[in-house]
Formats: sequence, C-alpha cells, structure tokens
Amino acid sequence: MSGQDRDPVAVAEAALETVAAVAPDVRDGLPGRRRYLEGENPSGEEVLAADVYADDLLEEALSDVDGVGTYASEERESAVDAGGGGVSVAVDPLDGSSNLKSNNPMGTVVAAYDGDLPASGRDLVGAGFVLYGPVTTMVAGVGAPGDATIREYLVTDDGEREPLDRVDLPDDPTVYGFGGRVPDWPDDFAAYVDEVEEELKLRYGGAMIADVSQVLSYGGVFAYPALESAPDGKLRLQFEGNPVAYLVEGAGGRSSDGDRSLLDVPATGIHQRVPVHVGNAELIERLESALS
Ligand code: P6P
Repeated sequence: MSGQDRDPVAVAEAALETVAAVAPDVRDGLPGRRRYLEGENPSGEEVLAADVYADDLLEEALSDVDGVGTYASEERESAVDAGGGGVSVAVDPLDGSSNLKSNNPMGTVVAAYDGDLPASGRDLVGAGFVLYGPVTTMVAGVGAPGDATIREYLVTDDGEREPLDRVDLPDDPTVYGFGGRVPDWPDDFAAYVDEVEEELKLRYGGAMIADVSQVLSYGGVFAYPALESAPDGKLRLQFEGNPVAYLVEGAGGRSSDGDRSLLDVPATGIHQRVPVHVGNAELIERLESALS
C-alpha cells in the first residue's frame, strides 16, 4: 500500500506516536541549547538553538511516517516535501521557547491535516501537544473535528505513551490567561477582560500549550487576542490556532477568532496569524458578543 492510500486517521495516529517518541530527545537537548542564533523565524521572532534542534529532530522523524507527504513548521519559511502521502503535518517544534531561559514549561504542537497546506481546521484528522512540564505529557486526539476523543498520556523516558484520563473541560471555569499588553488591547476586548477578571483567577505563563493545559484542567479561557498594534494577533492558525481549537472543542469547549470557530477560518498562508480564544463555551459566547 502506498502512503497515498493509507487511512489519514491512521497516519495521524502514527504521527502523534512519533512526536511522543521524539519528545524525550527534545527534552534532553534543551539544557545545552538556551542560546539565541543569528536571524529570525518566518514570523520575525528570535530563534533559539533549541528551536532548530527540535525542528530538525521532528522533521526527520515525521518525514519517515508512512502517509506523511508534507512537513511544515513555524521555523521554516515553506513546507518540506516528505515523500508520498496525503497527510500534511504542521508543527510548532518548541512552543513557548522563550520560557527556556526562565526554566518555565513549553511544548511541541502537532497538527495533521488530510490534504495540502495551508489547510482549513476542518481538514484536521488529528492534533496534539507535548507539554514539557514537571512531567512530560501529551494531550491528543485523532479523527475528524468533533469526532475525536481527547486524551492525556504520560510520555515515558523511552518515548512510549501511557494513556491517562480522557480530557473533558470542567463545567465550572476557574482560570483565565490573556496575551499581549493591556494598553494594546482593543476597548471591546478590554471590557470583556474587566468582566472575566472579576470571576476567574489569572493563569498566564507565556507558552500557549501550558496556558491551554491550565484551561483544560481547571476550566476557563485562554486568549491571544487581536491587538491594536497587531489586528491578527500573534499566534499562527496552521501551527497553533487550529490544533488547540481541535483539542479544546473535542474536550467540550469552544474556540473563536472573535467571530467563529477557528476551525472555520479560511486558510490563506502557512504562517498566517489569527486571534485565538479557546475555553468554556459560555465564556467564548460572551467574548463573541463583546467583540460583535
Ligand atoms: P508573549 C510563544 O512565543 C507564543 O507563540 C505562544 O506559545 C504564547 O502563547 C505567546 O507566544 C506568548 O507571547 O507576547 O506573551 O511573549
């Protein structure tokens, strides 16, 4: 059977297993790679030696997965041909890598799309993130958006996934975390924050997947919103917005670019930015009302 013929969901599962298998090597390579390199990534951000190291490890491993035809990452201007296969993987090799200097959590995000990039979130056949926290874990699911069961896994030292609990967003929200500077928030978003901060506890750590993990564990809302200085926000749809929307919606929550599910945002480029808001449905509905 050629890679083109392999069931896309099976390819997504194999890609997630591969990311888990590489995770211990990524984590082990962090201590000696805390220095910044010359140049910037395609989004104009500084690049750590650890970013490049993780990206190279993941590109080599994921390109060998039968059925993966394209590898794309936040660190590369354009997608890489990975041989015969209909599934495209989009990776943020080290999400929140600026946390390496301060020794705070960061992670790896992977999205598996059935088709070419840039792709709609509706084309996802699987997504997940590895969280390099006190414990290395993965949160992941496979299948079409809305069909996937989202589960947490322990990632062992030899890169195996040990299933833990199914992830379901708690009904009663507890935490919030919003990126950007307060003076840079548009007035309508700032008004929404005024309401939310009366109800929830602030949890913001500068790595999207660590902050989203707080929301998945305790209920609440995470956002990197549109800013006055950056109307499309900071986070990338292909590598960050779509996969976390897939996971949070699969766990019973909602996502939004301010107007609709992130999974329905038209894909225009692999590095396109999008305002990201994910969390409990009621909080996202209130957000959309505030921004309308
Ligand atoms: P700021 C990390 O660089 C990242 O892409 C996300 O993981 C995180 O949510 C955001 O940027 C943090 O941005 O402006 O708070 O440093």
